[in-house]
Amino acid sequence: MIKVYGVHGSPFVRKVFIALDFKGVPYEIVRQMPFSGDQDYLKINPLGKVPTLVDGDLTLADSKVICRYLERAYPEPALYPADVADNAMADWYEELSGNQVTELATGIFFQRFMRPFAFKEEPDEELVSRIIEERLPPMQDYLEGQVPAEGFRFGAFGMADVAIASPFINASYAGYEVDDSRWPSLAGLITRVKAQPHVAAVLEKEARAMGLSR
Ligand SMILES: N[C@@H](CCC(=O)N[C@@H](CS)C(=O)NCC(=O)O)C(=O)O
Repeated sequence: MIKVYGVHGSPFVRKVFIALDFKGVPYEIVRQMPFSGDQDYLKINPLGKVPTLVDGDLTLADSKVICRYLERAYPEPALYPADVADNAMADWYEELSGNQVTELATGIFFQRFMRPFAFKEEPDEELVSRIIEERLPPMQDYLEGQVPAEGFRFGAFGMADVAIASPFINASYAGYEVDDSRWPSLAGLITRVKAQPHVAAVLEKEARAMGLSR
């Protein structure tokens, strides 16, 4: 059976759980904390990051690479659009969200959630304000112009939608919600992604694992 190394709550691990559930592929979760410095884990993922997926002889890191593998190995139901240009755009959203947007949105999560609860440190609220007021809005302006007012980015629900929403789900655990009067389409997409049944099921497990009441 496929093994996924990681923990609930990571925006990257979440993508892999959703992809596997959506495609109906069974898997086992091997609990692996990020930032653990676990030497045994470094042998299968030299970056020490989560997720890592093991499928038989194949050991793969990076959520984008893993989700692309899953799409090729288990094409139906599809999570990426068939049209070549749309498919490339889906890659771009995953790239943008997985890097700059995640860095900012999970920066809020890291400061307000991880620091106090996991590291017993005070959040850097000055940094959080800079993210919310200066650094995140240009990304949200861009995404607002990209996502539809109704439905999903490429019609059917897909990984591009999950990738766009995922960092903001983490930010919401730290009390930050996308302002729906300023970014109505983006806020609406995040709400629809959270309500998609496979996503909702993963978020339920995540809430239990993280001790959140939802
Ligand atoms: N590009 C990677 C990023 C993975 C990542 O940064 N995961 C975080 C957890 S949310 C992590 O493991 N961080 C630990 C570290 O940076 O050492 C992916 O898409 O899987």
